[in-house]
This record gives sequence, structure tokens and C-alpha cells, in this order.
Amino acid sequence: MWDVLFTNVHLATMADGDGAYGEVRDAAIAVKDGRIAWLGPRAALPQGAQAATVHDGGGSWLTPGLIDCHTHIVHAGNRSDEFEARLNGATYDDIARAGGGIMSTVRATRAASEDDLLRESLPRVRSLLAEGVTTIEIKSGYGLTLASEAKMLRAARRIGRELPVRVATTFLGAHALPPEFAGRADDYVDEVCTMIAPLVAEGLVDAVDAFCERIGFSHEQTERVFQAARAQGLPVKLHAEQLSDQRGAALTARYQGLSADHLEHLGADGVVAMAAAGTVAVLLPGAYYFLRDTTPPPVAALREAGVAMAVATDCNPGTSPMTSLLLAMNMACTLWRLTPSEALAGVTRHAASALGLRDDIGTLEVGKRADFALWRIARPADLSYAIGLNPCRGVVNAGILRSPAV
Ligand code: DI6
Ligand code: FE
Repeated sequence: MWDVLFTNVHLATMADGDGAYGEVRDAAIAVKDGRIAWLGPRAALPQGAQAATVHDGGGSWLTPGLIDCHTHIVHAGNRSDEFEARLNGATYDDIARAGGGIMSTVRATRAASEDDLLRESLPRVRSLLAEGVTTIEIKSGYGLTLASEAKMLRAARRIGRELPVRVATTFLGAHALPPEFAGRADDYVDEVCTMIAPLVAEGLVDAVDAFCERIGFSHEQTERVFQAARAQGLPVKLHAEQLSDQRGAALTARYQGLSADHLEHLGADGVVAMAAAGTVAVLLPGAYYFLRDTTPPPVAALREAGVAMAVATDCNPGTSPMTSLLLAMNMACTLWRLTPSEALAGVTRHAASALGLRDDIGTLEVGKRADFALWRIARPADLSYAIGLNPCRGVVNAGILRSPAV
């Protein structure tokens, strides 16, 4: 006896590898104890199969719940004032000299309480969830002290308790150099390394990230953070090659990193290293769009080398104030020529790999967690095609259907 059966749906299982949706038309999918117990064509339902609850999907498409595998969604304040100032002629330098930019978000986040951070972040998370997202990654990195990084990560964990979403947390202490360490970047990196153990002890960290860039931390400093992470048994990932080639992706691959993210300036060596290590390329078109960047990541080379490509929002107040994963899919297709099936794989199976959760979520397969999204669409490509339409008609978390009801 199953707990729940969704019937009269078309499945995009995303389980068949790249270039395919794994379509099963006129299908059904059964859940037992929060996991997928059976799926297949309705006509193949086992004789006498029964479920405590049956939902008629009314011809909807059913996909794995979407996964946003790179966000800075917990932060205080926003930077629309800087956005407006720049459009009125101010330069980045003007803004930085006036104490703006990333440091304005650091100041706001330090001043906010954990409750404030939660209250400000929940609407952004709800916007993602309304579009079928069932798992999000959330980074710290706007506190830059142990106490305020811990506060951000506690707020992130609370989001996973307050809303029907699974949260994976990432410690990004090496995001920016705080003013109290001006001119002493190596000392700050030492400090970041010592923050990891207490955060791990409190159960606040699932992975460790850094911003490896001329305006962030060097290759060598990043490697020290990676060593400290590995010493605590944590997987690493990296903001790599966003503005310049620091060989960050190859470094990440050397540490068996889960993902290297951004990658606009990734070179051929980095592609080879990522392919060999199985490191996922996380593509973030929102930041490219918002910064009006003109160097796209080497999508054709990544595809050719067989590097898995994920797509995420990078939701942050400075470079990607975006809370729509469907829009990120459209941008990845329009700006960078991903195919719609690559974009959907990028927010399902490959996003799961980028979080180290591939065995648990990201595809529709027997034994995986029953996290689904139901869509009022004619074909899976509609999810990448439409701009601003939300065709999500239901979300299922571990087998439990949320409104809007089917
Ligand atoms: N890369 C980015 O584009 C953002 N962080 C990062 O490491 C910028 C974050 C911000 O400006 O608030
Ligand atoms: Fe980011």
C-alpha cells in the first residue's frame, strides 16, 4: 500500500542523461515514506496497486523539484540605491569610496538580528518556492566575523524549518576583506580557517566556498581555506573565474570540489581539470546580465568535455537581485545557448550533484526523495521559454502536496 499516488501526469524524469528529459507520457508516480516507490506509464500500474491518497494531475507535467544550488539569499537591506545612482551616472569607484558596494551589505547584515535576517529573507525564498523549488543552497559571507557568519547560517537553517524547503548551507567567510583587516588579507584568511571548526560543531555548515578573484582572495589564500575545510571533512566549491582567470576551477578540481561557479573567464586547462574531477560547472546568468558582462562562460567547451552544467540564481543584493530560477533558465538559454533540456537538467540532476545530493534528489527514480513540481505546460521546454509566466500548479515535498492544489 503506497502513501500517495499521482496519476494522469506526464513525467520528465531527468534520469536519462544529457539531451533528454526522460519523458514518460500518461504516467503515474507513487510515494511511500517520502520516497519514490514506483513510476511508469499508467497502463503499467501493478495490478491491485493501492494508495492511501490519489491525486489526479489533470494532464500536468511533473518534474523533480527544482534546486537553486547557489544563493546569497540571506542578507539584510538591498542596494537599489546604488543601482539607481549608477544609472544616474555614478561609477563603481564613487560608490565604493562612499562606503557602498558589498560593504554596505556587510554593515546591514552585521547590524541585523537573526530574526531580522529571517524576516527579510523569507519573501525572497517564497518567491523561489512558488516556482517549484524544493531545495536551495544558502551561503554566508556578509558577516565576516565568527558571530555574524554564524548568525547568517542559523537564519539559513531556520528557513528550512519555517518553510517547506530543504536548505544546504555554505560557509563563505572568504567572500570579502572586512575593513578591520584592511591590508592584512593573510591574517583574515587565518581567521576564516579558525571559524570553520566552531561552525561545524554547531551543525551550521555543509560546504565551504571562497571568492577567488583579484578583488577577493588569491589562489594561495583560497587553497588555505580549502585545506582547513578538508581538515574538517567538508566539501569545497568556489566562486571561480568570474572576472579573471585565477586558475580557481583547477584548484577546486584538485580538492575534488563539488562545483566551480561563474566561470566566465575559464580557460581550456580548467575545463579539462573539472571534467577529470567530476566538478560541476554552476552557471549564473543573472550576475552576467546584471553586470552587463560580455564574456560568456565556455559553454561549448564544457559540453564537449562532458562537464555537468548547473544553473542557479546567485540571488544577492549586489550583482544578481534575482529570485526566479525559471528566469535563470531562460537567460542560460538565451544568453549562453544552453538547450532547454540542459537548462532543466541544470536546475535538477546537475544542481543536485553540485550540492553532493545526487543520490537523494534531482531526478525521478525509485528510492529518491519525493520532491516534485507540477506544471501546467504543454512540453518541458516551456519552462525555459516563457519569461515571467509562472506555470507551477503544485509542489510536493517528501510526498506532501502543497497548494496550489492539483
Ligand atoms: N561574486 C559576486 O558577484 C557577488 N559575490 C561574489 O563572490 C557579489 C556580492 C555583492 O556584491 O554583494
Ligand atoms: Fe555568488
